[in-house]
Amino acid sequence: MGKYLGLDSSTQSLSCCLIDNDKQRIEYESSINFDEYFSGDYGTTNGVLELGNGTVHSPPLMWVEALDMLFETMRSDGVDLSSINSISGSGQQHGTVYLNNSVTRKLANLDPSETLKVQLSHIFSRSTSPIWMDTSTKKQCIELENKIGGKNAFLELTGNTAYERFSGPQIRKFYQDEPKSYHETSNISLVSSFIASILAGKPTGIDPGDASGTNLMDISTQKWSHKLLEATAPNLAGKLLPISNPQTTIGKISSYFTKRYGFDSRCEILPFTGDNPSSLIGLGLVDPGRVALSLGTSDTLFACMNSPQVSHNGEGCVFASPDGKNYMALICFLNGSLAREAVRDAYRLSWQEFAQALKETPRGNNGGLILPYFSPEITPQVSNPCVVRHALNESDAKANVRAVIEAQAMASKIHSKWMDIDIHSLYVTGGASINEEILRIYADVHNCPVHRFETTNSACLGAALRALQEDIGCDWKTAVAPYTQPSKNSTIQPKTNASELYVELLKEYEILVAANIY
Ligand code: XUL
Repeated sequence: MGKYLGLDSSTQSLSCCLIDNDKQRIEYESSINFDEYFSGDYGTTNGVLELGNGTVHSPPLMWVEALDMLFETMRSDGVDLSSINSISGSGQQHGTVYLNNSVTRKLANLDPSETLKVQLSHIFSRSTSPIWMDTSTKKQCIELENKIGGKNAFLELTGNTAYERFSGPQIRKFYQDEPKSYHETSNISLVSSFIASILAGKPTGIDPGDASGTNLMDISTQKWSHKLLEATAPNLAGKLLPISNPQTTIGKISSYFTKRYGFDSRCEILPFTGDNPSSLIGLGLVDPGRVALSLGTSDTLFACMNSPQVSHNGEGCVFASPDGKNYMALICFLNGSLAREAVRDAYRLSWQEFAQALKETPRGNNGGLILPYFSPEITPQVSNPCVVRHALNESDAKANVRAVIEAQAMASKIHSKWMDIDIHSLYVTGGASINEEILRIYADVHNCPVHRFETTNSACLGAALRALQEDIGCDWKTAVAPYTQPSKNSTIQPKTNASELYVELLKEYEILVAANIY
């Protein structure tokens, strides 16, 4: 029997996907939405705590509690957890978890008659974790780039410019603002390696895919760079485990899970990675060529590459692929579903009415444009929320809905130029990919077909596929092929002549961005 479980600890939820490789199909999917399940227990909205001045954190104990909830849900849904061969997973990228010196002992001695929440509530040296939405570390980014010899030297070493949300600048800020708590920290994990550590019952290393998003890894060796560690904070090397091999198991599942939920004691845990690197596998991007779009809390556009192509203007990132040989180029838009939800809520629309508004409004929106920075934006970098309308009446709900989606689609075209990839089709995933009307706009703006999949959670699927590939030992193409074919009849073709219209609108949009941002 070949069953493999993939988990994804994202900003708003913890999800899973179970694949049955004998039947070559997805057998089960489920999700714990933090706001719904914990209804205010942790004080979060959309899974996060907005603490002011660009500071955005989440409580790691909430992720811990969700793990018990998810396995309880799976069990009560009748999933036979004892049939799972191995587990891998992913987490929202960049977020850091700060652990004190009790963590190793606590993880090794979990009592199956008590919840994880009760037993792990005192392992943190910092009760909240800065996450990828945090934009409060501009000062640290500048300091780090200067210490390494400037922007280009930094880019050369890490593959990325110093980004506010990346883990290194976040760790430096913690050290500068709370030196005592920093010194009481014995281990720093990312969201991905933290969840893997709980499952394996011991602290585990970060994989190269997620380590690429820390501004601490040498992109050419895929090892921690001592120069970067020293520049970031004192004794940092002692607080990080070596970068783990993405294709080598960490060990067997902790007895807490075998005894409490009935997992088989032979079930293996594979290193977890970032949600975007995991999606790369979940969408079948194991060879250069395909370009994917993920419409989630953040929207990301990414592609697989043989070698690390870097973004000199600081618009994009490069991460190692969890396949152990390739790289991924990525651009991240913070105002993804956050902007779609902001407009939906402002005009009190249901998602059905939102889609209807797209259907009823003309392509190009009669020239009506919006800069949809409801929250600070990552691409382009916008430090404060800034919503600008051009030839667009704020009271016209339908036109505002179209303006936001057209803005998002045009931004994905404009800011992907540095990747130097001819986008001749788009493979789409993420919650909003069920909305056909949104995808029509992407097809028209990019003037290419858009393909959809059975699951909208490619990060989870990618995790399950990584577990499968390691267990079976087959090549990546063979592992992913049965699960990553677009759903039948799901392809959306661009409308003839639409691209001409958008060529003009794209120019106007770029002028609007330039006039307001730079
Ligand atoms: C990528 C990024 C986001 C998070 C969302 O760099 O910051 O896509 O990974 O979970």
